[in-house]
Amino acid sequence: MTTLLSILVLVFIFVAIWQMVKIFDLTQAGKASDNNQVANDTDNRINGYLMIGFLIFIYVITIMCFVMYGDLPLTSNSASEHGPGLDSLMVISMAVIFFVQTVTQFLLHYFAYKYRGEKGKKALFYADNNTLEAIWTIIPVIVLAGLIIQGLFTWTEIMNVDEENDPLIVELYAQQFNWKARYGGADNQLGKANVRLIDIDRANILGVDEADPNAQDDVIVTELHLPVGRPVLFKMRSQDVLHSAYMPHFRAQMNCVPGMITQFGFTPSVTTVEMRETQEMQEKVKNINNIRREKSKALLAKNEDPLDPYTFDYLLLCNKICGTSHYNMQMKIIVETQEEYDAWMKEQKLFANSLVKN
Ligand SMILES: [Cu+2]
Repeated sequence: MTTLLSILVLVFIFVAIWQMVKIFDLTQAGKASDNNQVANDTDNRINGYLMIGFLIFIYVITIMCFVMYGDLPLTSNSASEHGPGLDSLMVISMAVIFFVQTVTQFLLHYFAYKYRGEKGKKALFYADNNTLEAIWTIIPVIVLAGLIIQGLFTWTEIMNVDEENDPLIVELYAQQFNWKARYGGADNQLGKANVRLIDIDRANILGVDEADPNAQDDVIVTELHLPVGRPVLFKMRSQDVLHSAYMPHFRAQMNCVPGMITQFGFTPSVTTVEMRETQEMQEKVKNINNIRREKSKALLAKNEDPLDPYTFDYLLLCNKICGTSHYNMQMKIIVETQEEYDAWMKEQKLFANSLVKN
């Protein structure tokens, strides 16, 4: 990487010097009898062909990206109820962008080639054409309005969490560089909390108000468990800087802002076990493990420990560059049946019992 960057810097320095020499040359243009700085027909033809060459180049690159990386974007296999709506919005937007880009790039480069300079050729002065103006104004207006309206509907549907559906309330607590989750306990009500109440000596790491009756049965965990099919309403807090709670498989993301509570709700629709069994996921995991196996061979050759095989798990990631260990700020999410969730919850320590007595 460093070598590549050094080479790039050298190339740019070379280009800069070359350009400066050229500018100097141009300032001398009037003095020389044979001025080779004015483009002739051959120069224009070469530039025209280069335009077509560049058009082919971007088309080839696009097709290669489709073939090599087309399966990487998350556009199917979502694990939340609102997921498919968001995915279809994404796919439609990308299809429109792809279509427009393919057509406009063709027009741009082809016209640059077709109307290249030629001796004796004169440009036609063309003031305006109302029909053309109308066409290229009305079509984008209709397409953009359609995208925006679909987007607004999808957004309102996702963001309006119906509290009457009795959503499970979970606090996501972000700090450099880890996540904690807090459940409201049997009453599903979170106790009040404030970073000013953090008391490390008593192991009150989230600053939960010890005097609040609602806080006594709160449960603080480092692995997020969610029952499948039940709406969840996340309340996000941050202890230090801006973080962003990103749960890609559930198509969910919300900033965690110090000093305020933000929220995001969704209903998980696929358990971890079910997701592991989908064909798409099995192929992805197989792919990752093939790469790991190859890397392990290299590691073993150097007498180092091989990599563990990968098994799929949902993740909560931080999606704001929040500091040096940002890349590793994550928490495992397990979506399971209500019974499994209840059994897990029963084993967790209540907040009141987790405090260090002094
Ligand atoms: Cu972060």
